[in-house]
Amino acid sequence: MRDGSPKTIYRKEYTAPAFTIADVDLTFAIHHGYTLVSSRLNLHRQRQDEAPWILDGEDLEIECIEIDGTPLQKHEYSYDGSQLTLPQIGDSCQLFTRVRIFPEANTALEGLYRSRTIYCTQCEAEGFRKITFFLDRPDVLAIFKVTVEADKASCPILLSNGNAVSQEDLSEGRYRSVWHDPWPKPCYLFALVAGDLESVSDTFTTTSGREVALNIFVEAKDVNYCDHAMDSLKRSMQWDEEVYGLEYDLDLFNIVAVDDFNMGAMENKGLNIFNTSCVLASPDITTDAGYLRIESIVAHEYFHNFSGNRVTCRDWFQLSLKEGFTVFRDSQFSADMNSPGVKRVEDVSFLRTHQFAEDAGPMAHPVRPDSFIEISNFYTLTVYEKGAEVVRMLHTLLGHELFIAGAKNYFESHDGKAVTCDDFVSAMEQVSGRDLRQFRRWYEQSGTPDLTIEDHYDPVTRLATLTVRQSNGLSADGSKKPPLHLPLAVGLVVNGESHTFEEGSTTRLLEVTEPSQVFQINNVDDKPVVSLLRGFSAPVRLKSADDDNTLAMLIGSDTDDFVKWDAMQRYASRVIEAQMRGESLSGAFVSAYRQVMSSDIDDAMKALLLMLPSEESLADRQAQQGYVDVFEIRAAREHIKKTLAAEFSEQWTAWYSSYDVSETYQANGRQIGRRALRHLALSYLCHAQPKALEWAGTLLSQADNLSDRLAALQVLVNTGDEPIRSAALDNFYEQWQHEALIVNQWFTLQAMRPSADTVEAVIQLQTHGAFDWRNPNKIRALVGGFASANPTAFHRKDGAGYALLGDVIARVQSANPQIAARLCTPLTRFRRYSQGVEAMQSQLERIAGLENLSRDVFEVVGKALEK
Ligand code: B3K
Ligand code: ZN
Repeated sequence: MRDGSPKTIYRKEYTAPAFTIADVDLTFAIHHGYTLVSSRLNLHRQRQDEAPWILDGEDLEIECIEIDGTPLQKHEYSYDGSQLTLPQIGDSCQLFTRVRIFPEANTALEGLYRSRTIYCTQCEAEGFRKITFFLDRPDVLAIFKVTVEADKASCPILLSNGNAVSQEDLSEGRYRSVWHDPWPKPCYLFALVAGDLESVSDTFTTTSGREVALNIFVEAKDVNYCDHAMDSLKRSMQWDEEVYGLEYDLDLFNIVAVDDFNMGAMENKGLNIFNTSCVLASPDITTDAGYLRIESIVAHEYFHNFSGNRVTCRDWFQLSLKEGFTVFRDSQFSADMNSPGVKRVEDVSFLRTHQFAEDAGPMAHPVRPDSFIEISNFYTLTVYEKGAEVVRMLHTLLGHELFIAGAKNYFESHDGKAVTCDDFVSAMEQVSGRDLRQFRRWYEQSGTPDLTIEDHYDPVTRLATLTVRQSNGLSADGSKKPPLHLPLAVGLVVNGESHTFEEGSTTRLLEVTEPSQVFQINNVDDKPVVSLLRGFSAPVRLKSADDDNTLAMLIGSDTDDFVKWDAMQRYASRVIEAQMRGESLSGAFVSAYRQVMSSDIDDAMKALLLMLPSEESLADRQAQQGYVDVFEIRAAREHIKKTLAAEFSEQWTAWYSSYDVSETYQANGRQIGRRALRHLALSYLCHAQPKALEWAGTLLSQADNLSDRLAALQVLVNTGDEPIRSAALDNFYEQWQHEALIVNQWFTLQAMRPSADTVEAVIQLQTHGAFDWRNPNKIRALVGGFASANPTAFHRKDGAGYALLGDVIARVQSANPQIAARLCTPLTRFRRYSQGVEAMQSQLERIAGLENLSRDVFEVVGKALEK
């Protein structure tokens, strides 16, 4: 273990900083192989206790330390490689330090590092301490002035936060650029970029007439791939003005794309840094889903300018304050830009498959965690996606107008401050006059609530009754977790028609607050089919009597996109589970499926409805009943797929032929929907139509966009025999090897081929010339794709899949702890499987015993083994 015995940090132990740093003056002298960082800080004591003057700083090579202009001798301070303790000084002082750091050798991609030819930074959450001495915590806000000096030929572009103040040439071909950010910010929002970059520029005029210069900086080869991100940025700026009344606050907004990045993007003030995979777009390098993802990530980072930057977090336990709220904001934005129904179904599907599994596994934690060892491990689906659902519930409970008023109240009252999730809820309480004390439990309790609903109809009184029970599992002390306050949106379908409630609408919002509660609905003409949890109004597991008739009725007649889709997923899951028990496919399901096929809903939604539940979501259902058997799931799902392929082969063929989008590629809703349906048809046809492989070959060679090409290539790889598969893969690589982002997709496609020998293929691909152990995108594409999206190969019965993952984690963990810790996830869920438990456990034990184990991996593996 590298860090000694790692310490657990507790939320309840929060104390305000003993002193503040009002302003910072940094100078970076970038040289080949090392960078000198000089820093001048004005420190002021703000608590009159004897707290020592301690600053964070990790693995810094100290060149000099001065206090108020006087150099300190070595014996006057102490530095243990993570904290610098200064001698007792008066109530304030100016501290000057100069340290030497080594960006070229930084493989953790945290702090200042080099990605290909570009120097860049990633400071959230605690990376700034790898750059210079500071109070590296989000509640210390300072004004930053930054000077960057570098060789002009190799680094003609030098950027930092805020506005450019001056630039000048220096001797020996060097160059200097000075930046000033007028907004106080915590150091996790600091950024610096230096490199040979080209830019695409535009402007945005804010509602009050401020002209903002917008630039996207990329390597020269990528300048043609910036238009979509630029459009998305302008739409985000406009939307935040229109919906939240928030107007951008600097004259400049820069985005930089780098290839080596641990996550998607980072919202540094005025200088967002993006993973190339989340910003570059063109029909050749980006899928339909990729276009939508880029739009939402650009928006997400932009929206952080207010939800995160202007109002930030008091401590890292409050992470969801900025992340949950910002995910909610970007999902509202994407819904407004595209189809709200499709967006909602996709978000819910993702949450239920992945966040629910996290909540049921060893890393389960509340939206606002109580403790952590390494905060990087808490950038989780719970903090982000469940956090966004919690904000969405506030929006549902308060209604749009009051919610926006609450958000305005929050931004105004806390501008320039570091606050808590409680402050957010209080801002909502203040404008609405509502008591949200019980609602706050959503931030405190981990786990997914179960909501069991029974309905009853009395034809004499024409009364429909819903009995709602919630159960939230047990606390650590064995007591029942208390009930949550949640919005339950319901509708009734009566004789195939939507029922109109007395208040005039077709959806009624019930507020559930008790462990058991009865709701009555008057004046219902006939026995209704109840449409529950419309819009997925709360992140719960819904348990209701989902008999086939009810589900068929909801699929055919309900007006709510989520409920319709959910009913179809439940029905299909039941059918697949029946297949596992040896029962044959029910005719009623085939009729329901046929009805969807011939209905007039839009193509994108139709494709979602007709897609069978994923193996992962079937596994989640199985885990609720007992143990997961990935082989049984796959066999049953494939069988049903084949049956539906044969049953509807004419319809699939008709769609495949007629949904050929002949006009020029555009990532608009209509084309995306058509392609989704066409690709779905092709994936069914390979089970029923002898010509499907030939069609896939034609599609691959004639397509004008990556979505079509990948859909075709996947069919050839997954269903073609060896010569077909290899030829298709080799040709594809030959054609696209110059595009790193496409090569990532090429790796993933091979990693996801559902076949036992994929294990050997993945091992082999690790030695491919295009694979790069330093590049997180490559590791995620190949190893992440294999371990988290190819269940039957990963769980191969001889344990070779687990060993592969164990080897990769052992190899990566000390170089890049964040990436390694994420890769551990599939192994940490070992307890839910019917087979392979010991083999997975022994890989975890092996990892736990590694030398130099990082805190990140130590925490994840330790939690998995202890439960
Ligand atoms: N705030 C960053 C995530 C930082 C992750 C640090 N390990 C991106 C985002 O959520 O917008
Ligand atoms: Zn974020």
